[in-house]
Amino acid sequence: MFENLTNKLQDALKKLRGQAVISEANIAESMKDIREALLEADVNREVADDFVNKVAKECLGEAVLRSVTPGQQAVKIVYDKLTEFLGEAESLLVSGKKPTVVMMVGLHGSGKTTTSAKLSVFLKKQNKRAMLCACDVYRPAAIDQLEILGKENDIPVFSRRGEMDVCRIATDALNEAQDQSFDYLIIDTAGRLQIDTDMVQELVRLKSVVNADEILLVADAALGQQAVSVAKHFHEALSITGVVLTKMDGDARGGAAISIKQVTNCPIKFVGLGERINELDIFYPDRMASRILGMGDILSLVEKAAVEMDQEEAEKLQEKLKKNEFDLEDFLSQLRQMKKLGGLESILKFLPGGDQLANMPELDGKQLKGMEAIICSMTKEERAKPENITPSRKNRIAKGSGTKVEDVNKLVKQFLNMKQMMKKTGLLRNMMSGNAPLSMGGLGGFGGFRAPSRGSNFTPPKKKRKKR
Ligand SMILES: Nc1nc2c(ncn2[C@@H]2O[C@H](COP(=O)(O)OP(=O)(O)O)[C@@H](O)[C@H]2O)c(=O)[nH]1
Ligand SMILES: [Mg+2]
Repeated sequence: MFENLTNKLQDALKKLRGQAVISEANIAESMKDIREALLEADVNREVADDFVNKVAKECLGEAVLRSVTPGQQAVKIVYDKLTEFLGEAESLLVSGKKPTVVMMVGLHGSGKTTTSAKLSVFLKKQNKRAMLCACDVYRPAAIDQLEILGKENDIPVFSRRGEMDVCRIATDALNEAQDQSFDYLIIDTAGRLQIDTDMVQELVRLKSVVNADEILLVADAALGQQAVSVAKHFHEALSITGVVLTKMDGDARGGAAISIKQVTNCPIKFVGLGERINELDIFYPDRMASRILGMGDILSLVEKAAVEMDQEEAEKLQEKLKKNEFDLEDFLSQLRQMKKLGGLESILKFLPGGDQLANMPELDGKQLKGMEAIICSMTKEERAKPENITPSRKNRIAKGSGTKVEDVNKLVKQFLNMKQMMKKTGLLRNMMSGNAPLSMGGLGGFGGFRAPSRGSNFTPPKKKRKKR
């Protein structure tokens, strides 16, 4: 994926990270290379300019200039900025009542029908029942295609051959899905070779008739900037809620992925990675950024850069641990560090077998945020002595952080376990020291800490994203 872009960016970053001193001149040169690489990948020109300007500004900032490894810090800034430009990971919306209605829209051949089926199978794996609805009535073959995919994967398909009024079909499908208590109704619609008003008007009517919760634009990533302008048009007419970028396995150059969020302000929610039914992935901006920059190599640099920034803090923590003063306050700053590093997940990727661990449900970024929310809802005293928090205080903490008392209990218990473990293994020292890389042994210690499980319906309160 995006090989050309990755090669070009790696060349640019190689030069940059070797710099012992960062100056306006060498930053300007690197930014020129990066900008060229982005434009060649068909990134929108304004987006590319905005990207390099922001990166350059941060690279010339105080923190980088003072650092002992400015080149590496600069590379980290490129990674962070790219992640930011790609957006935030956002999951499929869930409506308060069943079924959640999802409309798939887009140009002809973009992958709507395939993606509708892929999505229903994706949901099935999460124990959600989805019903498909065939609303591409202009080509009988399109109904066949959806029905075949449904049959192959054991997903019910609602269709009305001969009926040309898509609003009526969708309404009937919705009633049926309600009656049978389906979790999702996924409506496959017709596309055109180009956006035309008739098609869009039909979609606008359909959207209001079924009261669609989620309108996913399916766009072919290989179209680059054209995919971005398609997204823009659809968004203006329909207020789409997300984008699925398909055919990322093909010769897409990366331009669409990098520009879409910036231009439309709509998140990419899924990516299509092949023709087969299970080749649909949730879109994770941080993973995509590390992929674009050429994973392992760059990420390990990013990690080192982050560690270096916080070396002093690590020493302080080690001291506290020795004196048995390590408390939830310190733990909070650990969590935040982890978030800076792109979550525990991205650290795990360095380790042998770590990619498997990274897929463990307990370890995703949302959970880290949830733990952070709990600790933030505690008073200073509670953070210092979590073992003394009374049940009524726990109740308040749960309320304040949008969690359950069980989650608070779990966090406190696990924190105490972890504290003991860290003392025994010196995990903290290993984790934070720039000389000693992360070790599996260390992680074993960390594995002792588990975020609240998904089953507990753990939803941290939404925070406003800070504009940087
Ligand atoms: N390689 C690849 N092909 C895809 C992907 N998604 C869809 N396709 C193919 O693109 C073609 C058009 O897909 P279809 O779902 O019929 O598009 P629609 O006209 O928007 O409904 C089919 O041959 C699909 O197999 C993808 O993620 N990767
Ligand atoms: Mg179709």
